[in-house]
Amino acid sequence: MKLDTAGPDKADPRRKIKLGVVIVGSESSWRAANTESIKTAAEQEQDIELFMQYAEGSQDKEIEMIRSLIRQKVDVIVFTPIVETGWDEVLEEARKAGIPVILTDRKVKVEDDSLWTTFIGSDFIEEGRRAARWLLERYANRGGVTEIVELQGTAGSAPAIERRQGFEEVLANNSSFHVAASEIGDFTYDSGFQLMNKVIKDGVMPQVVFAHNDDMALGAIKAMEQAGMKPGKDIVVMSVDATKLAFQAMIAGKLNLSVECNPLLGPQIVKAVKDLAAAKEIPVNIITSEGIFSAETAKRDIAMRKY
Ligand code: GYE
Repeated sequence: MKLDTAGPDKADPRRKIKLGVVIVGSESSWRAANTESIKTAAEQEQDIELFMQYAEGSQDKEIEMIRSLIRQKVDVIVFTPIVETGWDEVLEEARKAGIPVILTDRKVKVEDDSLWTTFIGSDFIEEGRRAARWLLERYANRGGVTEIVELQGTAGSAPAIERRQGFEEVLANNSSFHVAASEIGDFTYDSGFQLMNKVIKDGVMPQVVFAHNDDMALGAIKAMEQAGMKPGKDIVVMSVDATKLAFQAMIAGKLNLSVECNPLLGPQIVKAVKDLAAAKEIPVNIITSEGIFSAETAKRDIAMRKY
């Protein structure tokens, strides 16, 4: 989609691009790094005027904020949908107002995919697969059945749905791995702590815990330690994001693996916004390339971590 550049105001070359950004919440250290990256990248640009809004983890607030950005007649809207569904109406309103929408970090499921212009973020299915492949490589021959506890992120969110999908897809045909419990949290440290306490109370004794992000894994580690377990040693702990906090936990021997999910999307977002404003075609998907980090190399790799 191209920006509507008609009208005397919009034709003025000195006119700044009005950029509306809706930040989904502040649930994790990943989110803090992501918010900072977007803010810094946009504020550095002379020709961008930034309208940043904070939805505090509420879809209703996100919708309200998108509507307010439409009323303020911004040129481009960038937002992270907390969950996948429920966006058709408000995206239709943005389209009617001629405002292109860039999705970042999380995806939507809508009837009509032309309601959004581009998606900038990670391949969550692949992240789930990477965690499972690492597990398969190391534990396929340990004998017996490996019991796994999965701690999921926010219900209905793209990263929770897709990380689970990728993880289960790789383990599907291997009867020596069994998901004993899959609990739903919200990507916060507290939910990781509470869910793991519940699992322990329920009497489930896993060999592996797969948390959908680092914060949940760190909360789960705390719960395991309080119950006298040795996470990272008696129990393999894996998560996603690869934040500095995860590296510290890997160096301390409490976390075994973190699959990278890069939050530093600000520069790519700003580039896409400027390209749109210059009426250039932009790709439908801009996917960040990522790796995995394990406890064995954490000490060496922490020096390179920026978040
Ligand atoms: O992994 C988690 C955050 O949507 C990719 O949300 C993001 C996820 C990230 O709260 O830490």
